Amino acid sequence: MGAWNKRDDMLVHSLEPYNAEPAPAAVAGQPITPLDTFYSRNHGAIPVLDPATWHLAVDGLVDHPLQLSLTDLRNRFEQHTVTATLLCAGNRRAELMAVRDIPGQTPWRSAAISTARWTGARLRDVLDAAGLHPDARHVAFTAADLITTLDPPGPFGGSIPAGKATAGEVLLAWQMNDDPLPAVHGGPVRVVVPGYIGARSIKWVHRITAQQQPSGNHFQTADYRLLPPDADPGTTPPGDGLSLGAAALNAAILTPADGTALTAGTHTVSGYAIPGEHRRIARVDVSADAGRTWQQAVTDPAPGPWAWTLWHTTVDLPPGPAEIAARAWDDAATTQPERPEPLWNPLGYLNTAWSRVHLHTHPARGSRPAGPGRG
Ligand SMILES: Nc1nc2c(c(=O)[nH]1)N[C@H]1C(S)=C(S)[C@@H](COP(=O)(O)O)O[C@H]1N2
Ligand SMILES: [Mo]
Repeated sequence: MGAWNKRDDMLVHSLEPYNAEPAPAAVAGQPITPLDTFYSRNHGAIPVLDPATWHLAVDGLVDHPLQLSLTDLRNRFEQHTVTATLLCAGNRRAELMAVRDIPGQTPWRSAAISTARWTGARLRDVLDAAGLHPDARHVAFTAADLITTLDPPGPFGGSIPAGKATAGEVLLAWQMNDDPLPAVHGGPVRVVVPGYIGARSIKWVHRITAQQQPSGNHFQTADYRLLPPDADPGTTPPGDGLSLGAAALNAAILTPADGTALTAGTHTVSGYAIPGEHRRIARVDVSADAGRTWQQAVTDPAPGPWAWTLWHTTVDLPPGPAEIAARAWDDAATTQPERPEPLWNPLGYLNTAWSRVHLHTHPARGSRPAGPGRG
């Protein structure tokens, strides 16, 4: 067992703050990711909060500001469960870093993404109880962690548009896969914003503020933004670039792992696909020859409208080097860009290029070499 009750085979990018993604084979083929396998992304030390003293303030542009304990939240609001995939905006950044370095950022591979059954109260119900003003345009969240890399140090935070906050799928969750929400995932209570980048699913939330403007928190104004390629993140003023919210169409190969040596023959290729917000995965294509020809993968039904689609297929690999590629299409016939180069951005977000793994296959033991027979 590794740190924070995670599997030993997690790829731990850093222990403090704890940033880890599962081994690709550990997430593959499982619609719901077990707690010991779920990726975790943290900007500061993980606060271990006492559920008995935890309180949530709801304030700002509301008629009746609220102060709720965990018991209030559980007793006063109907309980809902949503199966949702959480994905880091930096997922697959390592491939962007191979194009051009991105200093100071975590080199996530393809598994900064996982799916859980989240249970809690609807944010909409809590905002209704507080009497959300119709002129509130954003709902901001403040967390209980302290990010010491900020100057001055402060908490993590962010916001979502009021329309999303009241859409019904957004939860204040206290359970994950039917267990109490673990501290590393934001316990006792976190926000879960299905369809948005993970950074908007604020962990250890203790304040919700309805307001006219997006959150002024660093992670809304200066981080988690798509900057133009020529911007210098060190000097870019807050508010520049595109603020990231809704997730984008993406897919990645999980097995076989990149760099694996295999015996020539038939092999299963598997992975995940994730649609942009309000879209569906229509098809996943796999190529065994670096994108010259394609075959359709089998897609499993998504475990819920806010969750990934798992897919698999078999490919025949002759002896020698092989490059497998995968790309998804959504129900608006949008597909992924072929290469990461045109997607490169200074903070390394939203790499949605075709997923590729490079393999080497050797002839099956005892098989005859191809070509003219000997003897
Ligand atoms: N308070 C707080 N919330 C946070 C973060 C954080 O560092 N502090 N990280 C965010 C980011 S960038 C992601 S991708 C998800 C990761 O959630 P997980 O650790 O449960 O996988 O939490 C988000 N919520
Ligand atoms: Mo993230």
